[in-house]
Amino acid sequence: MVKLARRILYAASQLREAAVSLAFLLLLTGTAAAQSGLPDGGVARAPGAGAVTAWYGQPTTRYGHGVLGDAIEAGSLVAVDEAGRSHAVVLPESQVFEDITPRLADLDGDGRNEVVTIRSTVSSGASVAVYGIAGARLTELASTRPIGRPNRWLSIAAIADFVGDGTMQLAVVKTPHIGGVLEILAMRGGELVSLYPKQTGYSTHFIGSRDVSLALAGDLDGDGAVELALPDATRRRLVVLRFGKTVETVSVVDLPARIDQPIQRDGARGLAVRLDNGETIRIQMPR
Ligand SMILES: [Ca+2]
Ligand SMILES: [Ca+2]
Repeated sequence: MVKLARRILYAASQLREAAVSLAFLLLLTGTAAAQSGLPDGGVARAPGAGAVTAWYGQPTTRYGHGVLGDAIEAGSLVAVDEAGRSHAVVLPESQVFEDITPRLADLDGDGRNEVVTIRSTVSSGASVAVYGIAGARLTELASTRPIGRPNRWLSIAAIADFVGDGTMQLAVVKTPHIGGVLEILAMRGGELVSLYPKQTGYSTHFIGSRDVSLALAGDLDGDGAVELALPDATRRRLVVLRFGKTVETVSVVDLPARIDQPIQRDGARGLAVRLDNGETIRIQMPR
């Protein structure tokens, strides 16, 4: 009887040791996972101050949407500041970064880069979330309201000074797979404010693509103002927009097949548009 009790005690202590080792192992792998990136994720780098390097970590399959080439999304965001200090945000179980590579831009004009992300809530879909390094912490500075339903995504189409006021704004296409809605968002007093009436009928992403935006922003016609070139909802038409007092359509080009890769520049006023029939169409912007 005593022998048996001793054996049970011994077995219990072995079990406890095993549990402690397992917990330690999980802690170690947990720390490593916070640092290790998405299998297809990239590292964003930018000169200047604030966040100068950023990437997504803690790969997870807890959100079963899977429109970006696989069903692995990110559970954390890591950003490194100009002094080389690393900061991380770990999302609650109810959220993921449904994105591939974060973007760095100074959205509030304070000379320090923010990190611009796509963050999805399992129950209500995607939102734009902007983080900044304040003191020794990476914290949320602003975010849009989630779209409102699970499995509804948005594409951050481009970041540029669309309105020409010296700051950077975001071109965002909400629900690009089911009739996308284009908005130009600016950071104003800690909020992301939509600058124009919503523009419907655009698509800057198709399901399965790892290119999170097919759009291109820049001074595409050399007039000094920034344009946005993007596919319409059918992706068989290229539309170029300019953002003055209102949203102006600069040009519309019909295409023989669907745009399936990001639009590229081709010379000073040229665009190269790759289609899903293998063709590349070259378009010259009017002066
Ligand atoms: Ca800033
Ligand atoms: Ca221009």
